[in-house]
Amino acid sequence: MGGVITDIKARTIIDSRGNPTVEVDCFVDEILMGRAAVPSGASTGSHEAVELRDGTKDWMGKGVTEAVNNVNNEIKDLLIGLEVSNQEEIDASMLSLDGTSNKGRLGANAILGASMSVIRAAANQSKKPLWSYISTTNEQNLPVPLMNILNGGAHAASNVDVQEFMVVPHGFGNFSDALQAGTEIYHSLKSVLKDEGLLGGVGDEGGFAPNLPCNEDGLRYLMGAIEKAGYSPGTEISIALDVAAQEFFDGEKYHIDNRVIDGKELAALYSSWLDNYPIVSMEDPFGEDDWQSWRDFTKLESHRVQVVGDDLYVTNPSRLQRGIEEGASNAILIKLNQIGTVTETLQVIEMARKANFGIIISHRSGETSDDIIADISVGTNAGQIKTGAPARSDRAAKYNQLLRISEECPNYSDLF
Ligand code: 2PG
Ligand code: MG
Repeated sequence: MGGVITDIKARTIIDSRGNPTVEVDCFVDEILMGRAAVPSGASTGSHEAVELRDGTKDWMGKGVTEAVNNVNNEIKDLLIGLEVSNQEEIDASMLSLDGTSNKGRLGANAILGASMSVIRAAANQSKKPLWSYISTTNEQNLPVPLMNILNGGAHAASNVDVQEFMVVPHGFGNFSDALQAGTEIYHSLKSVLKDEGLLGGVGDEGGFAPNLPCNEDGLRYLMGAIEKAGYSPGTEISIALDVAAQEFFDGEKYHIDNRVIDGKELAALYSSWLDNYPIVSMEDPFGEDDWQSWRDFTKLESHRVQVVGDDLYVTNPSRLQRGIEEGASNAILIKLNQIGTVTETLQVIEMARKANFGIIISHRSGETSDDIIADISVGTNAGQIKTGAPARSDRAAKYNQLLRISEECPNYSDLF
């Protein structure tokens, strides 16, 4: 059932870190049919599409007035009168209106906000839930969540270098049991840290953020929390890491655990972790342009761990193409705002699927209540989602949407 876009309206709202971001409303036949809000990263890859920030004294330089104005003027003029269900055409026309290769003129935050609001409006117009509207596969499974319960790196004020220590509840028959297990482990980690006098605040993604003597201690605390909650490590619950190594790479060496080491030594450290802990996934183990270390590590360890490119690929088809050709990893993290439109995001997912890559749909460290990634993870049958701790409304919004979807779509991914 068709419908024509009659208005597009953007505004500044605040995100989970108290920074401004873009929210967009899409009207079809004069009725508000789709609303979307744009997330924002902290450990951003330098090859990401450009997030337009005003850089004036307002909002400590982080204002998005220009991006909002771009939606309310140029993008609105372009989209009014277009058929809302023509997502690909709409996204392509915004790309040509922008005219740059990195969305730097209008801003990826402006373009993505419009793109997301349009797909939400189109799904509502078609009277289908979003996950079903975007579905490209015959089969849908609820994704295994990679739940970040201990935060370090750029997401915490602690001394921990590894950015995310996640639990992966894969050994369960349905999503809701898996979520419950991960959530119980979150609480059990809290009490383990409290007993040791290590409980301070939480990081940007809701996980605890203690200072630790070394990074491996993060793994030890996760193991302790899994066992204390009564689950069995390896069979029911495994561990995933986002090292976000670019954050401690100086272009030649890696600064970790108060040591300065090269890619080979870092790989050896990871191999020792893989020997001793049930780690199923490692994201950004090396810097975003250290392709050699990526290739070597993937060759050596991909038989026993998922090697995930985030800053490496930035959800960009050309970078993913290179990674596939060179065997730089065997999985990709997908973030809508790294590339900047829904259409391109879905295309990169398909490209990864054809290459037999693992696919993880991801939030950003700066989030809103927008839960589109939950629907995308099911609609594309990605198999995995990464959306932080099971705490704080910005993170819980995605888990709760997955619980709702699971009522209609009961199958749980059998990955890991
Ligand atoms: C990451 C993300 C999300 P940020 O590195 O994977 O966890 O962090 O949004 O800060 O890039
Ligand atoms: Mg990452």
